[in-house]
Amino acid sequence: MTPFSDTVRGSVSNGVLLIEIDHAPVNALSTDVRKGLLAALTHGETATDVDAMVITGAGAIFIGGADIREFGAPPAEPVLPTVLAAIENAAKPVVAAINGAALGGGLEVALATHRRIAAPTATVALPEVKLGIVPGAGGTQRLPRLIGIPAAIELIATGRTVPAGEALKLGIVDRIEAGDLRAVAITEACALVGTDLRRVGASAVPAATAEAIDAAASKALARARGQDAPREAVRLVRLSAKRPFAEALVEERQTFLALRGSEQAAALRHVFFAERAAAKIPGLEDVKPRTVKTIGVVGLGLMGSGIATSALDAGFAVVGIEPSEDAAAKGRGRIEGLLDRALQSGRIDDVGKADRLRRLTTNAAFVSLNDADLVIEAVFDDLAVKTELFVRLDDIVRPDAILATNTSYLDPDAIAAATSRPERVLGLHFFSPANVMRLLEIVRCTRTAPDVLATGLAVAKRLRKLPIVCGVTEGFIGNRIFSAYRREAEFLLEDGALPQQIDAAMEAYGLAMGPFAVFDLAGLEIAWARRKRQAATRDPKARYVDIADKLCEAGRVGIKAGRGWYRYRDGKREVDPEVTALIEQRRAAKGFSARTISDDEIRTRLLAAMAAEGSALLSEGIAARASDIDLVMINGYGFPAHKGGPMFAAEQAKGPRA
Ligand code: T1G
Repeated sequence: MTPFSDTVRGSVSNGVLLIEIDHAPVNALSTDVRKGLLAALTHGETATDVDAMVITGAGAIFIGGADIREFGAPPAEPVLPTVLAAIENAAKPVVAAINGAALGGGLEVALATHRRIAAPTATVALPEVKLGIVPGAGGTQRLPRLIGIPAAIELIATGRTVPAGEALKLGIVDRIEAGDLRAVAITEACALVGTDLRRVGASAVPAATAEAIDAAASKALARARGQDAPREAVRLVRLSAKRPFAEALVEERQTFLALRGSEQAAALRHVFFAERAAAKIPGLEDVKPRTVKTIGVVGLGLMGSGIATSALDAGFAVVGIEPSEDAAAKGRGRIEGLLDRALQSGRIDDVGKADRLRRLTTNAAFVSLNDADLVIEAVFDDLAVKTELFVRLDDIVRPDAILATNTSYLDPDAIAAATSRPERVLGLHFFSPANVMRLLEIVRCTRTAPDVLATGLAVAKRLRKLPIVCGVTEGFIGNRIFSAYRREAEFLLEDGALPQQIDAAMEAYGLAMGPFAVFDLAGLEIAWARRKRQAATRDPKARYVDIADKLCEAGRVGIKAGRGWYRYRDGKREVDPEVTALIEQRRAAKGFSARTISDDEIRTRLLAAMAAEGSALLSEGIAARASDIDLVMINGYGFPAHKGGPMFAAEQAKGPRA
């Protein structure tokens, strides 16, 4: 094959130049790839033995998009729009053989070609908004020309990944080829020689009603709270019907470059690479995980049934255990309910549901766990209950089986110590609903063996969870930071702020819900029980706010009681003057005189409290990386990803480094 650069090479067969991008791991459009593509196109256009060209990717991916690692520097020539103009305006046919994921700039490459053929396993997406940017090489102008403005708005403003079948239906790809994709692409390219090539940029945007466009825009932006990129994406796609193609391309490029340098984009890039780093645990590089085919779940309540469903979704056999057959049947009913919901939403079909239920066993016979590879407990969060259970499981399961606790606050070391093989114990802290929430805190106990930890990570990957490894401390990473957040929020009450002001300030910052609304949703009694447990050992000199205790003593434990920090009528949250009066009364009782507190002070203090606790977790070695802490707060506690997480935000607040 002829090299056109270090990462692009080509070969001619039947008069067709097959251009292959080979830039591991994801064929990202680095400067060298762009140079190679342009060189190949230029060669193809002038070579006498070339009548047409095919572009494809080496390996399982077509093109993973622009090289995100290059975003820290100004784009180097040739920029992608230059390469795509060369493709689209080529005199000779250029066909895209989409052998795998075509993402961002990768799909933009395909959209610039004259015909797109995809493998059945291929996927396409313009996920740029997930990086705080918009497509920068024609995606917002070419895609609506192929599929119409409403559909393009949905895909670009959400960044949703589309499987090959749907891409064909939408008209993004022209054909799906399950056989020899390259050979078929070459044949198709030959067939296009001498024909009127379809240049997407030159085609008209299909008509759409203003209602349909507005509906698509408001639906796509409904979940874009405070994010600039989705809004800009909608504006640019709308522009495709108003401005000539070349003019709109310039507007798109300027918007792309402006967003690329934005704080939100920097934050989302931080999150992107943080997710890739999270599963890399020093010392585990060469450790082989144990094989896990069957997962036992003890306790099929809200958490247990979610965990069981997540395991079934990932293809595991599941043995669900409860102390009685009646409870086991109820647990099975909960799991079936979750599967029915997935069926209704179209996430699974009848075959998928039947397959999952076939792999599910539920009963009260603990001995059924004797062949499980991993057993996860999700019983009542009480140390005695969990320890007794682990002692029992220790006798039942195979010596090489792994025991995991889903505790949120208890000490997994204490639970492990009660067993004969503490090295096979770890924490797997799921978040509710466990079949939906991506986050999984993997708690490395003092005696957890390396291959047990490696197995936890491997199982997390199969469950499509985002694993964050942490050490043992009360509340692990997430709940410990959340406790610091709660503490500071309550200090702000004594100092002069009110719950509704604090919540509004944090919702304006980008959180889906402010702290007090979250406390009411989760229920105030859990933290109350913990405060009561800690009362005997609490430092008497430490500042302690007792307002929440007073609320609980009055039965105001949150939404489930119809009142907590707020009162709830017809599902609506309302400020309750009784709570305001209680706060004022507690301030007076403790000699606090309320002062005016700005929203900025609220945000600064709450973010600083989270970052300070994060720094403590790092210095104690509980968390391995600041970015892990950011991922926990983003994926488990609603911290806005476009702010990068509390640790990243704290770094940004320090301003540019010298
Ligand atoms: N640039 C640079 N590195 C990338 C990359 C990219 N686009 N995509 C992945 N990597 C690295 C990643 O950091 C990791 O590195 C390794 O590849 C494997 O990734 C002009 C401007 C393609 C579906 O948003 O969604 O195009 O940790 O662990 O699970 O309009 O990666 O091994 O050192 O994720 O198999 C748009 C991002 C860019 C796609 C593969 N593209 N990538 O998933 O592997 S913006 C994206 C992904 C753009 C244009 C605009 C996934 C994947 P390391 P991985 P995976």
